[in-house]
Amino acid sequence: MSAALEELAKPVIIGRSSSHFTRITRIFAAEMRVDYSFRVVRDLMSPNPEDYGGNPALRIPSLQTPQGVWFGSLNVCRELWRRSNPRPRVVWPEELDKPLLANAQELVSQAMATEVTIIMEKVAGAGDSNAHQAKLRKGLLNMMAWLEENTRPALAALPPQRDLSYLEVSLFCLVKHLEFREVLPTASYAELNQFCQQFATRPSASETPFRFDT
Ligand SMILES: N[C@@H](CCC(=O)N[C@@H](CS)C(=O)NCC(=O)O)C(=O)O
Repeated sequence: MSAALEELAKPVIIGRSSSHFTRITRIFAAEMRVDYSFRVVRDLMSPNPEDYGGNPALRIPSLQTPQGVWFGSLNVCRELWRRSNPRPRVVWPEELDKPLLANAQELVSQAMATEVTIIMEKVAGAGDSNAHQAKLRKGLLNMMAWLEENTRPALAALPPQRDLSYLEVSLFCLVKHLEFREVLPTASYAELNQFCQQFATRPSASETPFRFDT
């Protein structure tokens, strides 16, 4: 295949370097050793689905492939895994069959979504002093306290023979993003910080730091 054709066949991650959901997919791409191009969505207030790879929800990330577009981080990660060779042993959310593990995934995903709402309300000029913001912050603090308490036993309950889990990648992106966007001070979460320090030694994590695209 010519270099130009190879470039065209590469999947394209559509997202932002400052987005935690996008970082999940970039960490997966690195772990799966799948080469990709990156298309930055410059304006997250755009009402045009085409700017988000066609996602009608107007959200990032998406993955554009010659076969079609995948919307959302979990779909994108699964497709990157399908493209990997050899395929690493990944633990997916549906395999988390104990309340501790399933709830950990639910709270990580919800905390990420809550963070998005907090940030977007701020961007939209809603400020941070309304009753909904107060409830969002309370929920986020509750979720982080739960995760601080339960992360160690949850990680210990994951199948030991795994190469990666969606839970660990999303937890890492959540904690680092709270710090990056200064949504919450994270220094007091000793267990979560210890997990992040360990996870950060993976090249996939150190190669994908959060930054604002210019
Ligand atoms: N369910 C989606 C959620 C993605 C999401 O909320 N992405 C944020 C950026 S990190 C976004 O697009 N925000 C734009 C908005 O809230 O309008 C996923 O798992 O990828």
